[in-house]
Amino acid sequence: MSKETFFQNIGTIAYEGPRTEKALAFRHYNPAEVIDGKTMKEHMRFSIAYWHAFRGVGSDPFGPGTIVRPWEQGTDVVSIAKKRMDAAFEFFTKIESPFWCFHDRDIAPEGATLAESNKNLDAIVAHAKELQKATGVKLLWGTANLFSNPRFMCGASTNPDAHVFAYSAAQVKKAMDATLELGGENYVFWGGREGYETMLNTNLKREQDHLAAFMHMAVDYAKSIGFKGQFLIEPKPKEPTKHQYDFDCATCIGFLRTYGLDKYFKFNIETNHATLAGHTFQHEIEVAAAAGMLGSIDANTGDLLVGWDTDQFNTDVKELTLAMVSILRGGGLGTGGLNFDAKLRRPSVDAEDLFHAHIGGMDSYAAAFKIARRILAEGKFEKFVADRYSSYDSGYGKDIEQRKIGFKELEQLVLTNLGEPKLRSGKQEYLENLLNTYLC
Ligand code: XLS
Ligand code: NI
Ligand code: NI
Repeated sequence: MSKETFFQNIGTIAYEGPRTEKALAFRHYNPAEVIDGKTMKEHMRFSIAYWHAFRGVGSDPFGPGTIVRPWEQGTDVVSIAKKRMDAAFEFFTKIESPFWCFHDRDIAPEGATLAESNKNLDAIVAHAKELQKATGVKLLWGTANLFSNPRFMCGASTNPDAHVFAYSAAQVKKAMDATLELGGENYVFWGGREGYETMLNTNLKREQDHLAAFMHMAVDYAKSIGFKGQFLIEPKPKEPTKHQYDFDCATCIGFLRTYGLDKYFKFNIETNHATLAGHTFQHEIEVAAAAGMLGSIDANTGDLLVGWDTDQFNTDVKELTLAMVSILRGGGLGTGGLNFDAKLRRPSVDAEDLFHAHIGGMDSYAAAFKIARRILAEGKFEKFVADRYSSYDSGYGKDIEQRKIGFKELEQLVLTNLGEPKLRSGKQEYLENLLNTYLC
């Protein structure tokens, strides 16, 4: 790593325990703590999103960026990109994050031609490889930005112009090469502008067919280069387009199964996307887990009073506890992790704010992880739920689950024997109070 340091006044963040008065310290995330034979660092698999942490400048539709970083100086864009990456790896190390994630165009500047863009990417990937080696920080996933450049204004693989499809394929091929080169454990597809604004100019069926063709090409290409990482699809219901094809996990499951792609994909679930789709974060995790497709998490949150992807850091321990219960119950994230796809608010202009933001996110997830483990170990909710469904454990209930009986037999049973079902309380209020006993 370069000798120059960019966060001079901030050292490696240390775990100081829940009662510490120190702001730049972990209260719950103790990276070295061993739980069930694995360190917290290994359990949480935190990751920093390069695009927000190192390309975000605080701009919004009403004004330009507010955040000025000292490493963004010079005239040669590739040298600046390298310096920025040095700063990023210093940050990853000081914040004790084992992973990072990128889009091709966040880390390397886009050139005048694809060949030039590829050359820039090669230079930066080589630099990132050295930094990964020097710091031990690993790549959770890579992806391609198929939405910022004007050429993608009507989508990438769902673009009505095959020329744009071809360009997108070339770009994803290169992003997959970069991900493989950096040992990425997953590769993410977020739909970007894969959707439409008006049916007046759109052939929905053809666009979906093209999206599927693109995904199949990606699967084939991964095989051909020996990329063994997990493919992840990141659902999002709207923004930028009005109708995104990858609306939510359920929609994507339908799409992937329709086109014979389901065995190659899992989900990267983003909290803010779940709520934009009218779901809770926990709902999306459960839908993915039920399909055996729980992959990774984009750890952020929206603002329920604002209808877009505000990408805030999530410090809501209750929401995260429920999510963690579902993640742990669903068998964990495997090669996935908790990636902070979250950005600073526009007035948070200090470099220190980057630390406060990630400390908050990490501590909240770590606290939630510990509470969720206690909830599952004590098994009170599990027992309640098991009892609630126990009529399916034997007799005709079991026959229903095993599809051994049909309408005729069930009608007979009700008429001759069962009669009217008794009302059994769902006990929601009792369970909400029980949940609070773990939280406060
Ligand atoms: C945008 C998405 C994006 C993906 C990666 O809303 O969250 O940042 O995570 O392309
Ligand atoms: Ni995301
Ligand atoms: Ni998002």
